[in-house]
Amino acid sequence: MRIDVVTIFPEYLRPLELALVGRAAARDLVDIHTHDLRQWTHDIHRTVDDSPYGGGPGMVMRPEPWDGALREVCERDPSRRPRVVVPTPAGRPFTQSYAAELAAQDWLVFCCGRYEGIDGRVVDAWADDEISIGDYVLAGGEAATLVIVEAVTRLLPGVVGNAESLTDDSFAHGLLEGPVYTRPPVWEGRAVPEVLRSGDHAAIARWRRDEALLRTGRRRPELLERVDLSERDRSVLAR
Ligand code: 6GU
Repeated sequence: MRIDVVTIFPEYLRPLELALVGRAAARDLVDIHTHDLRQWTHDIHRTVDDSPYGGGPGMVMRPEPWDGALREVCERDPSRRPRVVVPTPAGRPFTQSYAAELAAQDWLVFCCGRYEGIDGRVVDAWADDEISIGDYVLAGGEAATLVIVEAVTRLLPGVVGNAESLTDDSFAHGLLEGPVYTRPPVWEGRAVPEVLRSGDHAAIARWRRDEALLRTGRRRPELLERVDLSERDRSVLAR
């Protein structure tokens, strides 16, 4: 997969060089390019913003630098068309299934807005997706782009070594994952649940499902509406 990111803060995307995404890039499993939006300004001040039509606080990103950037970035390979993503708190909610949908694309372009956002005409003309990572307001799209790129990259073939790590994830079954434990067997007077040390794999799988169900019921009950619950699952939740 190729990923381009257009931003006025290219350094903000440096974490993509680290850890899981950085290793995936070093192994050519993902090819990430960041671009400074100011490359596509033509005035001495390299202006990217202006005041909003209709008045109000803050500034809006002007369409011309964005159009210049997107023409150059998106038209570099005329044989394919990228999926153009604009992170915005006004977007479609980002979820694990949305991450999987993006992971199936072979080219993504992220447009990081700052200030009050990007001129609506350039969004209309270019964006395939406007995505929100949650119901709170960030200062710009860069942090959201880091979140989306990490969630997508870990789903690409070969990135996560043990494919079981993906199928066991929170959300893989539509449930929150329960607690996990490692050595020592007793720490500060707290013991690891006995069943996990029993070697009984069926009992362990059942215990994990029960913990996931109970945690989801307590913390995110609305998630249970989308899960196919067995009779046994329902009896666990009724406890
Ligand atoms: Cl995608 N962008 C910004 N600026 N704020 C957000 C967001 C995105 N998602 C939630 N808040």
